[in-house]
Amino acid sequence: MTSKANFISNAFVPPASGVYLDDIAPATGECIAKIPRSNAADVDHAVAAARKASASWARTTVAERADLCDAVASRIAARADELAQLESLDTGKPVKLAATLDIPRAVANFRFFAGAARHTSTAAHEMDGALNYTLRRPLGVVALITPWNLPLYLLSWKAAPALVMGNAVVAKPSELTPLTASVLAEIFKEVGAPAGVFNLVHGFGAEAGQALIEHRDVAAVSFTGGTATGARVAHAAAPLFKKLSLELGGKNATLIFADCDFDAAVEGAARAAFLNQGQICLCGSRILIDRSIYDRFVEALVVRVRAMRVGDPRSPETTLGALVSAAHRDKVEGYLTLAKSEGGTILCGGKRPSLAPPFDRGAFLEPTIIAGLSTKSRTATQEIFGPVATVHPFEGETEALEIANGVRYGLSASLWTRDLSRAHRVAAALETGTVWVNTWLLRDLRVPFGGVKDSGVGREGGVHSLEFFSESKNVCVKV
Ligand code: TXE
Repeated sequence: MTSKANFISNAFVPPASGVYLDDIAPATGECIAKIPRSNAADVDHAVAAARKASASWARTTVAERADLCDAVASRIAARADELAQLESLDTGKPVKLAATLDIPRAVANFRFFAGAARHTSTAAHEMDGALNYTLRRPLGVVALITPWNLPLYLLSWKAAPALVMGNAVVAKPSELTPLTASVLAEIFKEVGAPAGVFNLVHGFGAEAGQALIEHRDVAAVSFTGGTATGARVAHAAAPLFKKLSLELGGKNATLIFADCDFDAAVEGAARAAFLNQGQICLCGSRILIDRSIYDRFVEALVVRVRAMRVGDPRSPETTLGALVSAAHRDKVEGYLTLAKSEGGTILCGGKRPSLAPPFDRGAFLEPTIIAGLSTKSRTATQEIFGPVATVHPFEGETEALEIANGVRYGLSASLWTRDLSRAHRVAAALETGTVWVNTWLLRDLRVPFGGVKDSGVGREGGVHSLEFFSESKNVCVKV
């Protein structure tokens, strides 16, 4: 059994407490590693290392920092197979998904932000007799808190822009999925990153994470995770005037209009609901369907979803692997019980698949579609974050929008129609940070990404990330 370490000042160090947590593979229930249960002392150590490194790192050129990010990208690409295996082992997701989505995105994130920083510019504002120009300055030490659903994908999404803008990083990955973050630390060492520029502290959110966000020397917190945790992070960080970016949960609608490309919409709705076992904040867990095609659409959707294979994450035939943990599956199954008590009918799935050992001990759940629920029911309005989608009929655009916008969340939506005017009209009226038309999860890394309402505060992506991880300073020169 391997024991992981924290990574501070380019050294792998044990936790101050000497205590370790079990890292469980959710597909088999086996303990695959021990990870540090870090506390405030470890966080202090990491933040001090980052603070020490940040002054000289801030004085490096953009080109040097971008070169470092490119070197990291190349090493992630070189270790892609190993990383995909580890990501799958830790999360339960299919290796194929990790190899085609998670790891390539981590490479792309480092490359993209290296390029973005190289090509960015700042503004100048000319006055009569004076010139203003804007400088972008690093913040110092930034905290990156990341979840378990897309571990390396989201850590790289934050680390790359933070570093390229001249900040030193202390990252706290999810305690459920720590392995690829540790490999990333090795990679920073391999490529010769200056000591203390990238630091990693493992452990529980309420201990290591909380100590990190409360630390006086942390200037900004970029957090992706659940909405309730996001509120706690904001509560701790706001009175200390830290910059905050919160990417939280979603209860995203997929709107199917009668004039859609039917087959593409069925495929798109199924993918949006169940990719990564439904554990993506952007997943379309509420499928709203024009009443005139409701029966036909639901029937085709159920056929499509029944064809999805649940099981061994290493098999290329597998569509859905395990959920992230047995405890999370319990939570998701709790919603199935709730759905029945709220009058829902399970059209497919709803149970654990019977799998051969060792997967009989894994946290698997069949992809589930539930009909007959009120659009205001708890099942249809709360984030489940698992392979569960609800279907609802609507009549006309107004009702579709009322249902889509009738939740506390506002992260994303996808709408399926061949009517261009309708697409623009509905996209403009949806209360979300992202709208996809006739597609889902098609990502350009330059675009603003984030949510409205309970789905978060702030935008990341492209120049938005570069701005978040820096402070603009205006210089006014009297000419
Ligand atoms: O995530 P948490 P959990 C949603 C999803 C899920 C629910 C809870 O609905 O069921 O959140 O999941 C760290 N101070 N999403 O509890 O707690 C934690 O260690 C500082 C949506 O597993 O939000 C981890 O590194 N940090 C989501 C990170 O926060 C703290 C992805 C996220 O964990 C902390 C995951 C604290 N007090 C879950 N408490 C998305 N938006 O994609 C925890 N953490």
